[in-house]
Amino acid sequence: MLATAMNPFLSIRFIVAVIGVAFVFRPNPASAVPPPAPLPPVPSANQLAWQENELTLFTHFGMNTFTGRGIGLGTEDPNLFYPTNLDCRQWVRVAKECGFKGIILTAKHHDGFCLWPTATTRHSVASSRWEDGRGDVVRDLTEACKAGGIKLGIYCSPYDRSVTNYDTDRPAYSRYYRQQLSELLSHYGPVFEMWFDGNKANVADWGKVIALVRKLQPRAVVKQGPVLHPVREDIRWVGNEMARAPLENWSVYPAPDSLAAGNQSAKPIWFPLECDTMMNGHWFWDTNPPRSLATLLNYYYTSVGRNSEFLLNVAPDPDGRFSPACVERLREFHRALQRIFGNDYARGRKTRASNVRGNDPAFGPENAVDGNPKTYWAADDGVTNAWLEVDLGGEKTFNVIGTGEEIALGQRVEKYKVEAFMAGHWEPICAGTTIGYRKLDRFPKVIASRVRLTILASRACPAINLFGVYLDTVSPPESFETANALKDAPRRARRRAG
Ligand code: FUL
Repeated sequence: MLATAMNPFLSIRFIVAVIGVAFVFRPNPASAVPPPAPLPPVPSANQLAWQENELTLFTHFGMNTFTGRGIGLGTEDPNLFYPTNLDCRQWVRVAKECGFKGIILTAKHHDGFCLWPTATTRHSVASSRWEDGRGDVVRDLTEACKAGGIKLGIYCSPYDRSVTNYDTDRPAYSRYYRQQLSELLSHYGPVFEMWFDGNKANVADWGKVIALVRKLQPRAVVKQGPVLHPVREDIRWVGNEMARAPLENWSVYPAPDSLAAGNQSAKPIWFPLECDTMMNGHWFWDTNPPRSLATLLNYYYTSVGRNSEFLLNVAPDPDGRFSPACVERLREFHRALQRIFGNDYARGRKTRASNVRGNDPAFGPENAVDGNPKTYWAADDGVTNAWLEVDLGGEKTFNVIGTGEEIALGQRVEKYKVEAFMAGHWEPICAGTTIGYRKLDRFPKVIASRVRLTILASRACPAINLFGVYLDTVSPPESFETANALKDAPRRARRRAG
């Protein structure tokens, strides 16, 4: 947010964030002590709502669906685009049934073919025989989302192989691109996420591109495309296409430890990670079978379970529908998540803690096991080492621990460990550095009647809204082995965002 002082637009965002924070922290009249002060940077209201989505579907659909290419040429005959049974309502129904909160559509991919009847080019659905040139996929999906109660996101590729001036007249291309964005962001409905891609992005006037999104869709979060500084976007790409966030994952950017290491160049911003991957191994439709349930669950653990959002691509087939095999896999995935996380052995159980803020029950440890993400256990100011214990009410078998921070107060925890009381001793079962919105730790099954979370280091007093204890009998046993459960993200992210 270095540009805040110069850019009135970012100042408005700052004010909105402050209002959002004030709303979240309205004092609890029953509480005798004030809540912990937010530790900057904190998420904006849009970023907070986005993080709570947890699961979003990605749909790559377009010319490539019919040609089998991953990246189209830009010279394809528009008539090739001919879905025989386009059914955006089916996409939405499946998304909703399976717990996904939004769908992001490739309104334009790198081939430049537009799925809406744009005034900017003839390379669009309007030139195709599909619905006699009167079709509009963006409109159909917008209406389906509205009817189905799912949020709509838009991907409009900055890279465009259909225009001849793409590299030769960058300012002209930038105007063309902004015109396309104006159409997409003003002719349809609310957009919750504007998804930019970094691949060969033409970055002329990128500041104007972002400003346009802010103006037309102030409630949208913007996913980073080309990596430019200062950062103006809200969401960061994970750096791989395997839905694997790093084990240590700060939504604070640059990460606090990198600041300590001398990277003082930028004021930290809230910049959470999004993890994208595909159901079938390609972004557009292909005949590969969907990924296994075990793989999808592993993606969930390494994305949502590592303080990120999971963006799963399900590509419609040339008919314009999700295939039965994909639908079935999504349903299995949903059922598995319900089975694993629908039963929390800690929920509503007796708790105690080494420190409770002001000894006030409004910040008591029971708030971490009440199933309500709005309440949290907090310690006194200055207390950055504290424990919380749960009595499970008898011996329980479990292999997953879930923790969560009240991220509206900023991301605080730097180091923690979890122990279980077994055979008269506290035994370590898992440990980590960051927690953030959600952390899921897997380990081989243990049987215990009490579990203890110890915060070992924190940037400020901890504020924990979740301490959950689960048994996953769906994932294969090997995914609980340390080498797999703690597999980190590749160290070097690709330079472009994608
Ligand atoms: C990448 C693109 O090049 C791929 O085609 C795909 O759209 C993916 C989500 O982002 O950068």
